Amino acid sequence: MHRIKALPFDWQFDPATTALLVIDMQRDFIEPGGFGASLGNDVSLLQSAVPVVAELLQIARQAGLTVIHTRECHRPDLADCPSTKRLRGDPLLHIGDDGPMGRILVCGEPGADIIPQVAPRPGEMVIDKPGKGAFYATALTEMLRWHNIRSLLLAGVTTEVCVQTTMREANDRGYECLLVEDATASYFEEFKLATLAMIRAQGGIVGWTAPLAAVREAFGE
Ligand code: TIU
Repeated sequence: MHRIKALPFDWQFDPATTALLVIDMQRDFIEPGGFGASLGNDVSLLQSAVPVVAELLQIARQAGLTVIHTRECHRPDLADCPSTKRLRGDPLLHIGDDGPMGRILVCGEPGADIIPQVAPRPGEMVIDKPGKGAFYATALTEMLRWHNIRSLLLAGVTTEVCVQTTMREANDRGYECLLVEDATASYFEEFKLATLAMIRAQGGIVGWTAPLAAVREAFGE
């Protein structure tokens, strides 16, 4: 077993049964002109996580961990997009509208691509998901089972939306989850901090958190 110095206490894991799950590192959230910007957010606030996720991927690949990437996006006919989601808020562009990176939050469009700095490598799994959580309406449960995964290292954007939703879904399904603190970012710093605090409260009610430095140390890098 490996051990990461984490909060609320050390996290033990077996690399053979651990996956790195990188959530939604897409142009639509991180670059101007996408879904995140259309909702009125300052997308530059997510930049801090990019080099950290890149290093985390390097560590995971070196250690031979299973690597899974997710993308939030919808079918071109929007049949998997509830009208409640499409109409929510007062966005400049709605899901499915034409934007500078193609149709907003539609699978296969340039905006739905994962940014090149953290792009998937051949052999890594990529899951397109219509919801905020990565278990909803996807094959993630089966993929984790087929690869004998018991523990998840989580990273990606945004902390309190798709990352937290996925981590709660995973925790309820019996996975041991650790969120890498600096490998995640939010448009709202206070929401990120609150999310980290609520995950590890009450003895790790949702899981663990640790910085990249602690992950690096656990893998002897
Ligand atoms: N708006 C926001 O903060 N996030 C999302 O809509 N999706 C993800 O977090 N991926």
